[in-house]
Formats: sequence, C-alpha cells, structure tokens
Amino acid sequence: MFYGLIMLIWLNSPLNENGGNMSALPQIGSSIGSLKKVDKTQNAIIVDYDSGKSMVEIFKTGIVHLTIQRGNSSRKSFAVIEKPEELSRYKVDADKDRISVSLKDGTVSYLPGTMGFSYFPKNGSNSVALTGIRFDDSGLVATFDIHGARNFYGLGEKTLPFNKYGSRATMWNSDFPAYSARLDPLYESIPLLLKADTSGAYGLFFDNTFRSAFDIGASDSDRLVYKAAGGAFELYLITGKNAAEVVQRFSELTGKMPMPPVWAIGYQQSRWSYYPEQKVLDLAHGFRDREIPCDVIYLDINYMDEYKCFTWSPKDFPTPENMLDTLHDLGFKVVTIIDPGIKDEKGYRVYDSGLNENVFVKKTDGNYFIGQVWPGDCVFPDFLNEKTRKWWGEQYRFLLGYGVDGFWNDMNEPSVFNTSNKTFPLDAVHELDSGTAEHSEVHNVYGMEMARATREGLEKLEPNKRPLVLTRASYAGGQRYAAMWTGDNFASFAHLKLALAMFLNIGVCGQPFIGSDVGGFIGNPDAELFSRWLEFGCFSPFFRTHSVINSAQREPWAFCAGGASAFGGDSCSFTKINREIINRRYEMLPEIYTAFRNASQDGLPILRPLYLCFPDNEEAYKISDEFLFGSNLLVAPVLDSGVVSRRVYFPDGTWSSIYDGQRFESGWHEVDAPLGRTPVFVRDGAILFTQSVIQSTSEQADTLILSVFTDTTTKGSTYFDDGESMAYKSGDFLDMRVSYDSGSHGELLRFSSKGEFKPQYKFLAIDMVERTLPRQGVMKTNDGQEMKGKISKVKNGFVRLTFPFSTKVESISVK
Ligand code: MIG
Repeated sequence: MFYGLIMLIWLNSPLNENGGNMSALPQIGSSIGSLKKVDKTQNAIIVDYDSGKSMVEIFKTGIVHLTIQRGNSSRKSFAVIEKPEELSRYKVDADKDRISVSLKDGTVSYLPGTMGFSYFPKNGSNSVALTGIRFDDSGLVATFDIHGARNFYGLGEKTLPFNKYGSRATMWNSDFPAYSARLDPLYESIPLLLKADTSGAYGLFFDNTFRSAFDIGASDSDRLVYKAAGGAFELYLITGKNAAEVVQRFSELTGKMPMPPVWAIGYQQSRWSYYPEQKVLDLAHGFRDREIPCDVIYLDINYMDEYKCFTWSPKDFPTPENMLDTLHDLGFKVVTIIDPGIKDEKGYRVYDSGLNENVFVKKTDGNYFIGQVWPGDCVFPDFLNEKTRKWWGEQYRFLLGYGVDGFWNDMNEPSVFNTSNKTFPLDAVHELDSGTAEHSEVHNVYGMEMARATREGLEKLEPNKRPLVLTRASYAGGQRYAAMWTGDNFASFAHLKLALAMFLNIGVCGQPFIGSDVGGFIGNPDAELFSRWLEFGCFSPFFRTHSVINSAQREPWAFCAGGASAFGGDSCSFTKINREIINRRYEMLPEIYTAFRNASQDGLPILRPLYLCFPDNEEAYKISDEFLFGSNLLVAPVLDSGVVSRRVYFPDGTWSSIYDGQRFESGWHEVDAPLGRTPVFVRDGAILFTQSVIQSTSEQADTLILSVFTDTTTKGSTYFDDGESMAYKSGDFLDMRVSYDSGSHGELLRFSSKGEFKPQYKFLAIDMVERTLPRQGVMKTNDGQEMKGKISKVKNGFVRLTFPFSTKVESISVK
C-alpha cells in the first residue's frame, strides 16, 4: 500500500550525466527544513537544516557514508566497526552547493540544497542516484534512480528469487516455521543490496534497524524505493571494481567471521530432541559402530528442567557430567540450545539473579514484559546493554562446567507465542549502552546482540578456546559472533533449492558460516531427498542434520527398507551412500578448513555465487543452482527428485570431476549425478588438499593428499592449526605453499611454508596426472634427508607417490 503513496510523492528527474542538474528536484524543506550551513570537520562534512542534519563520511575501503536525519540525536551503529577516515586523505570538494568525493572507482556527490546523492563509477557502468527523500510520522521514504541496472543480490536470508530485481522485501526478524518461497520476512535482516553485472558493481547498505522495506524495480522499473519505519537514513555506498571487492569492503566495514573450532565444521547430528541420556549415548555409539563420521551432537530443549535455561532435567539427564565424559571419550562435542526466555519463577536462580541485576526488558509502565515461550511465562534479557550482556555471558559458566562445548541460540527474533505481533510490544523499553530505545527500533538487532553476549561471555570464561555460537536471528555484522542456520524449513526438494538460493545471497552479505537443517526441519524426507540434502550439506559451510519433534528418525542409517526404524540395520545401500557422503566431508577437510581461514581473513563467502569469481561472464549472474566452494571447487548439487544427471554450466576454464577425472570445457554439459555423488569439479590448475577419512576431528588423519590438477605449472596452498585454541593468532599455524612445475627435466614440487605448527600426518601423498612412463619420486627435506616415494596407481588417471610426512619437506622431484 505504501508504495502507492510513494508514487504521489515521487518526482521524475534523473540526474544528467554530470550528476549536476538537481534543480528539478523538490526541496525537502517540508520535512527537515531548509539548508542552514555546511561545515567540514576532520572526519565529516556536516550539513545543518532547520530541523535536521546530514553528514558525509569516508571509510578507507572506498565507502561513502551518508546520513540524513530529522533532529540532532544520533545512534551508534550495531553493524559498523570501521572508523571513518580523515577527509584530508581524499580529494573532497565541499561548498554549500555541492560536496564531491573522488574515489578510485568513481565519484560520489551530495547536493546539500536538494539532498541529491549520486555515484558515477569510473568504468562507465550504471550510476545510481538518490532522487528524493522524505520524513514523516510513519518514518522515511527514499527513492533511487538505478539507471538501467537489473541485477541486484544480497538482502540476506530471503526466499525471494536469486536476483532481487523486481522483488519487494521487508526487514523484520520473524519466526515462520515451514516458510515458503517468497514468504518474507524471515529470521534475519541484512539490509545490503549488491548491484553486480559485467559492467561493474556497488553496494548499498541501509544501516537502519527499524522495520524497513525495499522495492527493487517492482513498482517502477528504474527505481529502488527504500522505506524505514523510523530513525535516520543511513546509507553506506560501497564502491569497488567488481562484486568481490564490494563484498570484501563490506566485510571490512562490518567485521569478519572469527575462525571457528575445527569440530564445528565436521558433520553434526541434531533433532528435537535426543533424550534421555541413554538415547544420546546410543546415538553416539550408533555413529562409531557403523563408522559414519560425526563430530557434534546437539541437545534441543528437552535436556532442560521444564525448559528453564541453564538447568538439566533431573529426570532425563541425571548425570550430565558422566554423559559428557563418555561422549568426549568417543570423540564427540556437545552443543546445547539456549533460548532468550527466562522463566518467570521466584527461586529459579537465573531469574532471581537477573531480577537482582535488573537485566530484563520492561514495558512502558516500568513492569517487566512477560511473554510465553517454551517454559511458560518468561521475562527476557535486554541484550542491548553491556551490563545485561555480561550477566548473560556469565550464565554459561554453568553449562561449561559440565563440559558442554558449544551453544545454539534459538527464538531470538525474538519470537513470543502469546502476543499478537509474535514478538515484544513495539514500545517495550530497551536500555542501550547510551540512552533508551523502543523495541520497534532494536527488534532487528536483538538476536545478534544475544549471540554477541553469548560469544563475549564464552571468550571471557574460556579465553583460549574458540567458541561455537549458532544463531537463528541476526543482523548485518552478525558474522562476528555466530554461525547461522536458515530456521524451520521443510522436507521437500523445493526447500532444498531455497536453502541454496538463501546461502548465495547471505554469503555476499558478509556471513560465510551458514547452513540449513539437512533433510528439512518439518516433515520426513524419503531416502532420496535425505541423501541429496546430505550431498548439499557436505558442501555447506555449516553441516547439520536436524528435525522437528516427533519426526521419523533422521540418522544417516535410518533410511533402509522397512522405513525409518530407530537405529535400524546397516547393510542397506542408503546407509552406504550416506556414509560415503559424510566421509567426503572429512576427506575434504583440509580444503574446507583453508576456505574458512580465507573467509576469516578476506571476508569473501565460502559458498560463492559464480559471478563473484567470474565477474566478466554474463551467464554467471544467472546461475542460482551451482556454486563455487572456496577457490578450487565447482559444485552443482542435484536439487530435483528422480534424476541421475543434470545440466551444469562450467565457467571459464577446464574442470575435472572429483569422481572420475572427466574433463569439461566451459559451457553447458549434461553431467552424471547418481545418488550420493553430487557433481563436484576441480578447477584446472588447482592443487587440491585432501586427507584420509577420520571418524571425527578429534582423530588425526594418516595421510595428507595433494592432487595436482595440471601437467604444466601451478601453485597452491593450505592452512593448518591446532583447530581449537587461540594460539594461531600468535603464529602457531602452518601455511603450506606448494608450487608445481613440469618440464624436460621432469616434475618438481617446491614447498615453502610459513608458521611453526606441525600437523601430525604420517604420510604425504602426491597425486599427479598419469603419464606413459612409470615415475620415481625423491623428497628432500631442509635437514638434508632424501627419501624415495612409493608409487601406486589411483583411479581417474592419477598416479600416487607416497612419502613419510614431514613439515621439513623442501622439494619433491619426479622423473
Ligand atoms: O518453537 O527448540 O528453529 O531448530 O528444534 C520451536 C525447538 C523452537 C525452533 C528452532 C528449531 C528447534 C525448535 N525451536
């Protein structure tokens, strides 16, 4: 409806090519008065109006921040961690008529008189201009001319089409079990819109935490309309030479994912709920007995006493220490769920202490807001302030004391059962670190601030351990605190497709650590759907099977004939297929761990849309059913039932199947995809780092395998550290770099490593393209030793040379 209203307000005057002719635009004096003065401080240009102000700042990464607001008070961003630069470092012209900033990739102008704002990229790609803004009692409305741009991505967790052009989207964290395509909004809000096509890219980050809405060419084909229900217009224009650079810069602005513990990237098993204790132990033995690898078991709400946070059910978990000890001995980690609702019950220690410290959210009348969630009537911590976050962080001492390894924050949209809006009253009062805010202003950051409080608490309680926090709700910047999963999906192929579509767009919004409930949360997948989803999960950053209460058993061995009988037989082919898929995750671990390391440093997603890596390829912008995993792998998951092959688009270069070495040139090809073998290809020229199978990351694999996917020359690298402590931050890691060269002298691999960490592999295997002559390999170490390699044949046209593993390896020559 409000879009109709906008049409009345909007004027039709695109900027001319010089970005100068704003005269046809209306004055917005009606909403914040007329221009008074323009001031330049060290870090900002500040423009005063009768009843508002605007401000221009520059961030070093090529980002221009424009604020336009009513009134004078300002709010500190929850998302942005970067500081604005001194203006003197840039070419800035500022006077009353025009402020312009020249950046490497283009020019940004702001006209104080009309509030026109525009970006002209240097490479001649589409410009973008704010052509009107208006504030009134229902918030703000801003309209942009998008000048012919038709590819927009990002906006976080949305089941809208891959390309957001032509869509409307809302930002309001919402709990919608069994959501469907185009149902919006969902659990998370990341208001970053990424324009990207072969001509260039830019990002528009709207850092306003009120309910907001986007209309991306849906009502008017060349306009983007943005509306927020309150607050200031806070736009970060992110420049860059292509989408990857824009995404990297956004991650500089909002922060990077910290390195997770390695067990958090293994396979994880969950359901609502595994209980009592004995069932949990049986589950653990179920994996080990069948030799199906698994790292983590999740305990959903039934481990608690009457769903009360930071308690154990005395009936179902009478000896949690013993259970945790046994699970740890079996090589499992344990993650427990923690919701925000604290049972309103005198005598319950968490409630009493929270009351004492005054940490719960209040209504306007000063009484606590009480809402129903799992424990019944609950109060809710006000994670928006430091005192509450500290208090909350401290609560985890209880579960850590029993040996719990990681934490899963659910229901933090926040979701409430018995209020009409399914959340807190919009005028509930939050105490911020400075000042107070109504719930309507901070609703979208409540979940992220809960995850933050959890992480900060864990870091304080166990400073040398990397925490795993998993969250359902989040906001821009949430990657700093927690991994996230896409909530209560459904067991269908349609939902499997939605998961990928969401991942591709969440990834470019700065959050690399994402996953979906494998198999679909609600409903029961048949064996085929489960295996297909497991195949996709194997190449999802976060890899966890989870299902709703009363669902059929969902262990990898539960899909044999006779249905999903609990902990059923083992000889069936589905179990074999599922074991092979999970084995692959563990074989790929060096490659996956390296992808995490890279993401934690460069901010690029782990699961990447094709256009991010092939910005000049027109087709790459349309492909929403394939992705790149890290920098070497192309994955084309099977997303339809009843098929054993699919069409795959291969971007520039040559690609080899990881299963049979079959090579594909760029373009479209029909590719075999029998159940269990999601099509995965290695980029020509890559050196792939894999390892022999282990049952969990608590085991050391025997063999590190380097596969050289070329017969000319190339380079590759992989990353190792202890996988759990913070020691890597002070240099205890190993960055293993390898170059490969082949010529008349034979073949030569040279190793040059950075860092002191010593992986404990026993063997180093080198897989190389097979040639007619049998070859001999000699390894030299930097302490003068020489060792001969053992030759064996591996499949797919590869020959393998095996050596004892040594971090002292300098070179391997093959003749
Ligand atoms: O109201 O804890 O998305 O993963 O199993 C449902 C029970 C609450 C929602 C989560 C889901 C979890 C479930 N929770």
